[in-house]
Amino acid sequence: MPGPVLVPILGDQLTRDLAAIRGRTKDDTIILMMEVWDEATYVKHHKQKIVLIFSAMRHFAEELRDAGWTVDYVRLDDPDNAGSFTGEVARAIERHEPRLLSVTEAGEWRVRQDMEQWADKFACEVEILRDDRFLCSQAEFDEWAEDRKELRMEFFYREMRRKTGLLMDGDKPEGGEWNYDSANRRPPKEGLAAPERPRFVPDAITQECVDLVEKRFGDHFGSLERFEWPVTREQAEEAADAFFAERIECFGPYQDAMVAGEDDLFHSMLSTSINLGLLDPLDLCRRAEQAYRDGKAPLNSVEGFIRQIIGWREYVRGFYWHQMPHLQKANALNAQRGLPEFYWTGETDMACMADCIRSTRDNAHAHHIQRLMVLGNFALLAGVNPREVQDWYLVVYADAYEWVELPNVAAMILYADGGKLASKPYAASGNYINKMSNYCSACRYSVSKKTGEDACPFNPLYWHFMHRHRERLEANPRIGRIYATWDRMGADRQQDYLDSAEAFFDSLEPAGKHWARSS
Ligand code: FAD
Ligand code: DLZ
Ligand code: SF4
Repeated sequence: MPGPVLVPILGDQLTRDLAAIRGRTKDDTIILMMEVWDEATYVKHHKQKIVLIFSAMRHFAEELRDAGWTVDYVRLDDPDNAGSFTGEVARAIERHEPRLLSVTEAGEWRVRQDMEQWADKFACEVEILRDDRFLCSQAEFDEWAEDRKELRMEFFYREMRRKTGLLMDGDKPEGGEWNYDSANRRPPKEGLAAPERPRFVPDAITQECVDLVEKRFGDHFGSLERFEWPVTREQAEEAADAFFAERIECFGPYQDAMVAGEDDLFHSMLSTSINLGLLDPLDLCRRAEQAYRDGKAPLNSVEGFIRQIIGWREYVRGFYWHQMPHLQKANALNAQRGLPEFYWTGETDMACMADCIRSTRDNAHAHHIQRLMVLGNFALLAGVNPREVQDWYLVVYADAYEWVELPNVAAMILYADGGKLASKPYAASGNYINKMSNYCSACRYSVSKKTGEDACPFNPLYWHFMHRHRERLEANPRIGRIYATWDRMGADRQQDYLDSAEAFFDSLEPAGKHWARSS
């Protein structure tokens, strides 16, 4: 009698539509799910992220069992837990003696490397299937990228629009333009606030995970006081319904706006559910398009939302696999400063940084422009070492997996890839933050002061950055013209900027303990 098919499902593969589940028969398949120490600690994830993944995994196991599947679920507190995916798959093979191990490819390089050893390690046949939750296969991305000196999301995105037919009018983009971002940069008006979004009270399963995480991962970063993430498909659908009903209209115009204490504004807050597999990205894009076609949302909002998903999300994933493993070590700007302690504590007088770090600690989330133009911009200008910045972003966000975090951090915010992904560094002075937020009015620094103790630190840091990277950036047509302004300042003014930046650097405390990795 041949054994069953063993199907390991990883924590971010929580859909019955997964390649390794589709087409399998229930009486011949054992689904294996594993809570393992190695995954929970390869970096010391935010407590909410571990609760989210364990709770979503446990709920998904119930969903599968209710649908008639056999699930072998290994809990973290199982005394025989082997602690790693490979160790647990080995134990499951002993238990079930499968004829075939069928798995969907892992999202992260680290895990995929292990998976590729399984065929040699285990006696049964092993198949690794493509994760077709992504629209663009790696072969397709590599072919698109081949022979291009620079990879630009905008051109990739147009291909994805053509491929999916989303917002197409025949072979032309809907409305005549591919991109409506120029309508999506509205600064926040006084009192800007979004409608309340659904918040999900922990049920007994989630509460058990909260207790487990407090007990076993108590020294990890982040607060568990308010855990409100969707952990089931139904909850994720409810969150999506609320976004399409109440927030998509303003999503576009206020996409780049930041308001102190308004942590998510009109953003969808769907990334955790999409990345876990609770929501299908293409389905969300179709719903967004329908909202436009029904006259319920403007084209600039809908196009902006769709671009984030079939553009940026697919693009960074293709870029990750195209550039790994060297992307992990890239440091084109030779940034060597340690990550300042305040990234972990939030204790800084910079009101913008403090608010973004507070939201990160309390919600395991900060929205895109906070991650890019406040937290990321500071790390870029201050020249923080990419490995430490990468670890921080991987630890602190509930939606963080290396395939999406690393390209955004190394290539988008730090320019560590030397410009393969972005045409210029996203460097900005305090002016940008002042224009797009209400942070500066409550800050102890003055955004209008350019140098000296009370000056907004982003101002001298900006010029210090431009000055120290002149050789590389001056020839860049998108940023090089700024050096004419620098040269017009004259030597004394330039020295003031550089001295102010240096004085600020001297005041920075590097992180005292290693928050990101176990020592
Ligand atoms: P919305 O603003 O509502 O956007 C809709 C969806 O578009 C998101 O849910 C997400 O799936 C997708 N999206 C938007 N921007 C990006 C992007 N740049 N890359 C990939 N997908 C995108 N996103 C993650 O999912 N995981 C990460 O680890 C992550 N790290 C980031 C690090 C940095 C430095 C930056 C600048 C961005 C990062 N992002 C990451 C992208 C983005 O900030 C988050 O996807 C977004 O904030 C999630 O909130 P939301 O669902 O409300 O997004
Ligand atoms: C992030 C994470 C954590 C914290 N724990 C687990 C786990 O115990 N079991 C599991 O299957 N997945 C976990 N994950 C998600 C994995 O890290 C993720 O599926 C892989 O990194 C993708 O390559
Ligand atoms: Fe941030 Fe500078 Fe504004 Fe303070 S003044 S909130 S540091 S941009």
